[in-house]
Amino acid sequence: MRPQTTLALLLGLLAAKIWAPAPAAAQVCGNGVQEAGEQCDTGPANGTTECGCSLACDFPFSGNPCGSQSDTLCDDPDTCDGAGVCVPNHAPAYACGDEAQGDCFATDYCGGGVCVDSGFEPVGQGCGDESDTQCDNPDTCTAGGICAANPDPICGPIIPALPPLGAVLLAAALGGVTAFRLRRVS
Ligand SMILES: [Ca+2]
Ligand SMILES: [Ca+2]
Ligand SMILES: [Ca+2]
Ligand SMILES: [Ca+2]
Repeated sequence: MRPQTTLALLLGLLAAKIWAPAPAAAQVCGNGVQEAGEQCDTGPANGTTECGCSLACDFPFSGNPCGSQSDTLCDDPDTCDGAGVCVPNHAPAYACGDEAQGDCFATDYCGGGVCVDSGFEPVGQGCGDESDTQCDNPDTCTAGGICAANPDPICGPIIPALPPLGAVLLAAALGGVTAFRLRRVS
């Protein structure tokens, strides 16, 4: 082989060595870089939370239990969302309180996972019996959630009607009564 040929061959090998692409770095779960095939990679934080990135660089399944497992009318057990978040699963605004105790108890609703007390209906608001007669006014709420009956104070006890005077005399005569006194009831 001629010296020029040998030199060209060596230069060619050197150039190939210099410009050849570097071998791809191995993908590593835990290096803090999300790479192909990884749902996530938070480095040292992998596997340290219930719903966050796992040691396998993926997220726990949606529905996996996490956080508070309290199960009440206003709050269901917490679950992972499959994307790294623990969801509190608070209930919608259900009616949840003591409103069944009476018309004057304002309806309580779930909010933020608890039952929020709405207190009482305003004083004077209608409740109970709405009938309005000579001796009874419509019921209304008073302080403390009490439904007041509101009877009319100027309406006295009801006096039964007297029988006609003629009927009294006839009854007395038929009964053989010879003397009687009539008393008028005032
Ligand atoms: Ca990685
Ligand atoms: Ca919850
Ligand atoms: Ca209440
Ligand atoms: Ca009444």
